[in-house]
Amino acid sequence: MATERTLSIIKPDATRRNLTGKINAKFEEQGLRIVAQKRIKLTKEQAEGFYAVHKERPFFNDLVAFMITGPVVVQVLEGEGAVAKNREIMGATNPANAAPGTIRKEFAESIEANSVHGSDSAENAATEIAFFFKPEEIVG
Ligand code: RTP
Ligand code: MG
Repeated sequence: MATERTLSIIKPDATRRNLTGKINAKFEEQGLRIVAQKRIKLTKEQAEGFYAVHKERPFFNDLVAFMITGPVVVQVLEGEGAVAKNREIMGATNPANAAPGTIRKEFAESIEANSVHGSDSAENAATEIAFFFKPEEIVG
């Protein structure tokens, strides 16, 4: 499998509970390298733009409102098959369905406040990484 990059977001429910380090440890222990990272407060416009693919979904407005309730940590993770590997480390969207040891099983509060975002394809990863980072901000 090739070395890939994926976009990760540590969501406001997790930054509020000071879980950034515990979540980053899971990425690092399982072979992903954090090659870019910044803590930011999303604007409503940024959150709407980032989640534009979901704008027809019933949860869109609530999701945007949640994502601006506090700081997020946006990060680029690098490693073998990073997109799929990060989805495994995160666990299922709904923490009730997430496997033991995953971030969402251990930390998520609900299907919405589920602690992390991860790109779902290599193509979307490239778009999402470019949404937050300039090439020179990513150091592999
Ligand atoms: P993500 O994009 O955040 O990595 O998560 P995902 O692929 O597992 O979930 P997705 O279907 O893309 O949904 C994006 C985010 O929307 C919130 N959500 N709320 N209330 C609901 O039924 C519902 N469904 C999804 C979650 O925060 C989810 O991560
Ligand atoms: Mg998704």
